[in-house]
Amino acid sequence: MRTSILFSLVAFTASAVNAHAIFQRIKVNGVDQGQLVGVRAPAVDNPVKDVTSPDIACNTGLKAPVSTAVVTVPAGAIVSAWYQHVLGGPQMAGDKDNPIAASHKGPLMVYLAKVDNAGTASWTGLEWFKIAEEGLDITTGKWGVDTMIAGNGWWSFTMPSCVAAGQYLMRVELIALHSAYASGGAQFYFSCSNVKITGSGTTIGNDTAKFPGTYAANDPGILLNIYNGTLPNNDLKPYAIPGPKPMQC
Ligand SMILES: *[C@@H]1O[C@H](CO)[C@@H](O)[C@H](O)[C@H]1NC(C)=O
Ligand SMILES: *[C@@H]1O[C@H](CO)[C@@H](O)[C@H](O)[C@H]1NC(C)=O
Ligand SMILES: [Cu+2]
Repeated sequence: MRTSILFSLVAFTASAVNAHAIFQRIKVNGVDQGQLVGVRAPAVDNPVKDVTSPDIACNTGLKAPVSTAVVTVPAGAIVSAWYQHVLGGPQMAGDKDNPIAASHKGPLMVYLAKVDNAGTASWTGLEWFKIAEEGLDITTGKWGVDTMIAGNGWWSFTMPSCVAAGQYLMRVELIALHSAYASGGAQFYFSCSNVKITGSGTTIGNDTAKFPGTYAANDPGILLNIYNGTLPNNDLKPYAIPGPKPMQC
């Protein structure tokens, strides 16, 4: 156990330096909404690591000007979130850490919080409910992050068909678990975005989260060693994705 942790440290620390990522762009049913349109992304790619910080809601050091655009999303639409190593896409041809270093295994998830005006809403004190998540496939050892990398940074989910029409902040989050064996080692990569959901739905998820508040540093999905030796597959044991379960229609 000790040997494998030490080996993991040596093997992954070098490649993990600044091999981070930023959620920065949205597609709706395949239609690209444009760079940073409706997305409040951080200017630099550093993760948040303190789950008790107010920054865990919608990040910090946002790229100015922060978009006040609101992206229209029909309930039932396929929504795609784009992660890249840095803002604006790969800065260097052949950047092997784009969209994110392959070492950064972990889940992706999406939360919504109802607001009056998504373009200008503050994120303080919001009640969030989860609408989508992808953790670990225990038959293949593939993580949500692997799906995102296979999509060249695009990761897609379905906006629930029953979700109530209206304005929301939409928080897309990736947790990198390569250093999660130490408390405070998990890395949180996320941005909030501004969306207007259309349709005839009337349902709001009833299992809500607060940021900060819901995550704890010692959650089983936040403080864990994902390595079986050098294999980052959680020993093909179920992975407990943090936060509430996604809403059901
Ligand atoms: C975990 O590692 C052991 C020792 O290398 C190996 O025998 C076993 O098959 C691995 N389990 C999984 C699920 O990869
Ligand atoms: C509300 O909670 C109940 C009980 O946990 C659950 O069965 C139901 O699917 C939830 N509704 C939504 C919209 O998520
Ligand atoms: Cu990183």
